[in-house]
Amino acid sequence: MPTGRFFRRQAVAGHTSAARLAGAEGGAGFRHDLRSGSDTLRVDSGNANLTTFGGTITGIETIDLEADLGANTVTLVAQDVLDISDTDTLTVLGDAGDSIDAGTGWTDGGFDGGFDGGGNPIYTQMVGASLATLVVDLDVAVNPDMLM
Ligand SMILES: [Ca+2]
Ligand SMILES: [Ca+2]
Repeated sequence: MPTGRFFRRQAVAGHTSAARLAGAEGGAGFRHDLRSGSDTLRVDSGNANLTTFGGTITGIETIDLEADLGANTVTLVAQDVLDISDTDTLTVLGDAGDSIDAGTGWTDGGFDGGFDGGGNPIYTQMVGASLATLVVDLDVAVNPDMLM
């Protein structure tokens, strides 16, 4: 069960719609598939723990901790990146005070220049035969095991 409130944003024919993924809907058996395209899961309050989320979320390429000005933490492991992202790549946006706990086993994948002025670290990890890629906003604090 997530401790925060989840929102989704999906661009449809040039406009953005938002719908709430309430905690009560996130229990066992809950399934949410945003299908193709680049979609964002926005955390509007509290923290998001994907390791204890009882349902299934797929089709998410970005988790946004930036929308809430308060401090937010996202907790996940490499398997979660493979599970929720159609591209096996997940970008975490955030600002000062936000943090990520992504567990252990990550390898330095260099830097990404695509947002927030560039210099955002990339982490990779093999899970079986699949490569999980995590791109973390430079503003977001990472857990000690991720410091390269
Ligand atoms: Ca925040
Ligand atoms: Ca940022």
